[in-house]
Amino acid sequence: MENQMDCIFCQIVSGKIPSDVIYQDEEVIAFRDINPQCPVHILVIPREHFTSLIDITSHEASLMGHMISLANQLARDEAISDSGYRLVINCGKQGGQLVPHLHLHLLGGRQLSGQLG
Ligand code: DGP
Repeated sequence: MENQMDCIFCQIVSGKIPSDVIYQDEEVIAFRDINPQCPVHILVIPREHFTSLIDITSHEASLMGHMISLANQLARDEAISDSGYRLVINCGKQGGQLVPHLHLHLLGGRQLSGQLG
């Protein structure tokens, strides 16, 4: 899938929209959320445009594994791996997804509620 001109996160990938990037490689980019819900709130996204989680198949198993292992490494780097953290992927309108480019939230640095919805 081609990157999309009107997608905010594709524009972050291309550098057209500035962001606080903390990691990038040929597959993914990680940056701080513009509206942090926790002391640590980082988004991990694929460079390639996938509109949401529903577009992910077994072909993307390696990409998804990479995103999760990167989030774990960032949790260690941000010193929240021992205290605990949460990884979230919102999917679609009722799933709470606002930006239609697949992204993984890394949240931590405070006590999170046990509620999931
Ligand atoms: P979601 O509800 O899962 O689609 O979360 C989208 C997140 O993206 C939300 O926490 C705010 C963040 N966000 C939206 N626009 C920007 C932006 O331009 N820059 C950054 N860094 N984050 C953004």
